[in-house]
Amino acid sequence: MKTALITGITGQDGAYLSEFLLDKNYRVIGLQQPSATPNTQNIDHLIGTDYFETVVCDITDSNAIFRILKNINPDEIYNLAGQSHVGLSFDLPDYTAQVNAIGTVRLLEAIRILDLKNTRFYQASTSEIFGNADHSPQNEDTPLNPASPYAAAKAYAHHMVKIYRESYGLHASCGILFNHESPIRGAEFVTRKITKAVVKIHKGDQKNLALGNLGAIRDWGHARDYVRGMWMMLQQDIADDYVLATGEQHSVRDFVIQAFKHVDINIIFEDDGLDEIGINSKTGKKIVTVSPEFYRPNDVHSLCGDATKAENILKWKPEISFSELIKDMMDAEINA
Ligand code: NAP
Ligand code: G4F
Repeated sequence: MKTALITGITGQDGAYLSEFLLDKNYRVIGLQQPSATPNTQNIDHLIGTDYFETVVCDITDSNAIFRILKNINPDEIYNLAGQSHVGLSFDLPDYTAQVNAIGTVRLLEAIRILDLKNTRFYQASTSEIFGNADHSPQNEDTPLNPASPYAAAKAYAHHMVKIYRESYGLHASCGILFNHESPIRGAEFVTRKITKAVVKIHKGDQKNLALGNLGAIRDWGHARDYVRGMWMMLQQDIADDYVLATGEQHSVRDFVIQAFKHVDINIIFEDDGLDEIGINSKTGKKIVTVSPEFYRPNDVHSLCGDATKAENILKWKPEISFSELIKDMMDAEINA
């Protein structure tokens, strides 16, 4: 039986990856941030089941990381722990670097110094490292051009994984993942914020939804498809970096329109910039507004991934479409 260690076990990807690996008969050990009131809602259904356990460890604590890696000597490490909110990273650049950049180095150093020769390492890299790229779609050769403290920290980690692979022969791969969402996506990310608000507005529990940059364009896939790709990367004889993406783009505005359609509300957008509003075409009520509060000091306006390398080498392809993703998120929200 193989043992996988997952950092960031309580997050969206940690939960889906755990389910995926348990199905493949792995023993899964998850690192969980210390907290007086642990945030385990995404993994509550796994706690207490066979071959699944959690260990308290903060990714900023080198000693704890060394002790745990020495004890477990895992076959695979998936480093998903992250201060993952891009907007928040502008307020917390130091902490974001400690977790997203140096946290990765702590794990790489532990593997190297403890001489864990059979351990394979996956790094949660991100499309944000491309920033506002000169060309589209972006692939593994696109120059890095980070536009936020989050992206700069992830770019540093991305480079360090390559450096450890080339300098010390570590089996270490980066998954350059474009946005992926699900019913358990954190409520502070735009897709989940929208699906939650749409259901509340439909029920009359909320008047309107205030958003930031409605024109931002993303390549949105489903997290279930993306965790499968993470595992596929670590099954390769040679470690490498891979883009995982759908190659399809939608604006935040489009996501709003599609989500409202699920509750039979047709929304029409008028005006632009901070004055833009979304109106319920039947009632004439203003249900979407724009607030400067949700704008970032700098935003990535458009991202689109080219996953040809993953398709050719890993035989990975996303199986869940954009409309199925929205349906999954909306159905879960309606049933919640
Ligand atoms: P998420 O839901 O925000 O999960 C992040 C996880 O990291 C949570 O379990 C969180 O713990 C943990 N964490 C945060 N700070 C930590 C610390 N100091 N020590 C230990 N654990 C810590 O993010 P996700 O969507 O699952 O994404 C997983 C990883 O992929 C992240 O690194 C993210 O940056 C990256 N990524 C995500 C996407 C995407 O679209 N989802 C795309 C590309 C890359 P708590 O639950 O206790 O906060
Ligand atoms: O949902 P978001 O916060 O995701 P973002 O910034 O693209 O980052 C996510 O994907 C990255 C991969 O590309 C990951 F690395 C990262 O960890 C995270 O998972 O925002 C998406 C877009 C942005 O352009 C943002 O400015 O939506 C825009 N937006 C408009 N109104 C908003 C809002 N974003 C948020 N969070 N909240 C709003 O009200």
